[in-house]
Amino acid sequence: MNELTGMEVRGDGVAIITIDNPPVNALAAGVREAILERVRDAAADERVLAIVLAGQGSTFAAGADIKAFDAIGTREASIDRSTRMHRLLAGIEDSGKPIVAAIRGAALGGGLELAMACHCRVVSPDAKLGQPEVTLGLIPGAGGTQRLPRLVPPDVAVTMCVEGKPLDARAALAAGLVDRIADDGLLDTASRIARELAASDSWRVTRAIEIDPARAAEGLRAIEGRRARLQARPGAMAAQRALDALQAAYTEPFDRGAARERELFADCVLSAESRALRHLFFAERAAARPPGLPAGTPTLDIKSAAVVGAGTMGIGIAMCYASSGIPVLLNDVSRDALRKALDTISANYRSSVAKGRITQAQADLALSLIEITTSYDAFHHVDIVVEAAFEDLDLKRQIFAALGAATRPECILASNTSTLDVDALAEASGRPSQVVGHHFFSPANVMRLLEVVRGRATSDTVLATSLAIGRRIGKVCAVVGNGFGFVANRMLAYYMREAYLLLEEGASVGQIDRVLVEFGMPVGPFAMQDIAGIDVGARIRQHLAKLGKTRADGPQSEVPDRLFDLGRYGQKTQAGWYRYEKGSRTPIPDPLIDGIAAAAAARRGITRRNAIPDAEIVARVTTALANEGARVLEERFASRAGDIDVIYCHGFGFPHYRGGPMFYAETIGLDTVLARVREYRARFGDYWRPAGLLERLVASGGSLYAPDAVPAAPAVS
Ligand code: T1G
Repeated sequence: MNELTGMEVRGDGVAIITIDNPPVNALAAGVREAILERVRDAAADERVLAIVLAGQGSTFAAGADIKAFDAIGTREASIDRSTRMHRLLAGIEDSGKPIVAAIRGAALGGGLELAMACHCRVVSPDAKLGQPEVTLGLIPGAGGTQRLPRLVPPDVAVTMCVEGKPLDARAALAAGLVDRIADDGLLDTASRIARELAASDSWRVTRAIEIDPARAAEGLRAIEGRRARLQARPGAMAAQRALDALQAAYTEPFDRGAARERELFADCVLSAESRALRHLFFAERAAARPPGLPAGTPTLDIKSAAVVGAGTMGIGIAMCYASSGIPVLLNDVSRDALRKALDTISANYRSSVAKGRITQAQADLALSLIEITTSYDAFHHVDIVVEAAFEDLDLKRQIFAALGAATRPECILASNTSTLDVDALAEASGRPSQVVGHHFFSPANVMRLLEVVRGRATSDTVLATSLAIGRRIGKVCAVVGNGFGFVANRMLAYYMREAYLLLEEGASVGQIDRVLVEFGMPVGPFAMQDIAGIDVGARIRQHLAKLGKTRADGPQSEVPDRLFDLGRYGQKTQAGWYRYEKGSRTPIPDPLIDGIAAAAAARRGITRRNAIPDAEIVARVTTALANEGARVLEERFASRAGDIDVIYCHGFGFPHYRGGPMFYAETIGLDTVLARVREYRARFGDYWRPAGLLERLVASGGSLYAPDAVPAAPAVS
């Protein structure tokens, strides 16, 4: 048991206890007990005056072992587990000798709760201290909701538990969460303070700190204020429970508050929301390790970049690189476009500074790293080029041919194409092994997803480097195969098909958008298209029509193309699916759309219904996503269902607390999904053919997430 911790008793009478459970010192079963055993050993050791608790490596402790939560099946089991955790922390508090937490790197969740049970906290400048449990659909379950309000002001406690964002060292010191920042010699500083506490024979026991009435009243006001803001937010169960637990801290003695916390934690850990969010936590990390890419594949060192195309996407991509400290050349044939791009970028940084997201110094540095150019002359210096030009295959081919000549052989040539054939671009470049798809999502400097498209010839090094640079510029990456629309847009076409057809059948733009926002989407499909531009989709349909193809199987609604013909491209033309007042982004319903939809339905011989139930709208679009997602897996354009979940949650804002479209399908039951596909096939037509994978899994009672659910070989076109 005790190889999970270490202990060294120094000559100055300080025992250094080290948590040693790589990679992040998760407080898994055995680790917690090992720590308490060491503390008891040190407390009983006459040589020991005081104790320092630290983490091995660059992390103090990343909290409880998240993997272990799936094994908790009952409230009783959850409460029993929390009670043992509470006893452990009380054992540390009551050790009889002062314990100083020496925090390097992350002290998160149970890791921070452990530190708060220590009698003093010393941190290194890179420390990050937080209660991120809410991002996992949980609340702090080891006394964090009771100890934190005893150390920091109410607004800090509420924000930390409801938003889950960590504090850095300076903010933690300012809030009173930590006692000292050790610019160097963390362990020495902690040992010195520990000895001083021992000498003073007085140290604070956090749980014994009384919350004075004024702070308690302030706390209750902060909770009410936050509760009101949470009302409208779907998927906020854990945040509400966190507020309930904090409320107990401001109204009950410690032990009663702790008991309340255990009850509330049990609500969360067994909830569908938490299961979904825990799934997504691990799916994001797994997505960074695509099957078929050997672990430890060498990566190229990206010290400089270039972006071709100064449009909306090019601007966002250039900001991603510059904001991560990488010098970037922004190229466009039009000097006017480049000037406008720089203005937009400056404005974006100004608004980020105004919102307090970055400092003025960070904005100035990023801006200084962006250089505009109308030529490829300096491209032989860069390590990666991301092409973000107009979505036209011939134009992109020309660009890749020129890039193949203008850049060094080892330079990575990436395309931000959202639908086109990456292999065709690779061929045009003359260096196919260096070509890869880097599909960003709009706005590229905000949306976290990077869909990495592996071409037939893309080398392992280019793929591994794409994942590394994606992570460095703050993206969550998922690797997909090179097929039309890759994974994200391919499945989106089926989501939109159902939205259009529901419109023709009698639902309104407003109803469909409202229902899907209530389901948890950040915006409905029609408002989303008005933001992205109806013309973008229309041009892709026109390109496909030339190839005799459509974006999705089944009937093609003419309504979006009618809007395109009318020049209604969305917000940029103040009219699309909605109307917009000049300078406003507030969507105004437009009865004209219902007229166009009714006419289209009549032409397709569709009988419109007076009312379409909200539940049918959700069922139709989510079933279309899941069925096409299963097809994407069986055709191996995605390697795992979890990759699709990551793509939809970080690319389109699919509600994280539902885990993604495939996890949602598994949650409601694959048999239910298959039954719906068959019902729709009978009602609407053969285009609702069930995916073979779906039928096989239902027949075998299998899971999309079983290791053998999808044949292993990765997708290369
Ligand atoms: N449990 C289990 N595995 C974990 C883990 C954890 N808490 N944290 C990380 N891992 C795994 C991760 O899956 C990956 O594995 C490897 O460690 C490296 O992680 C009682 C209820 C600490 C900031 O929410 O935020 O405490 O993919 O790639 O980018 O109240 O990990 O290599 O196989 O993310 O350097 C609360 C979660 C738990 C923190 C490091 N704690 N972790 O980031 O590495 S609930 C958290 C992180 C709790 C208590 C409650 C980050 C990190 P693999 P990584 P990183």
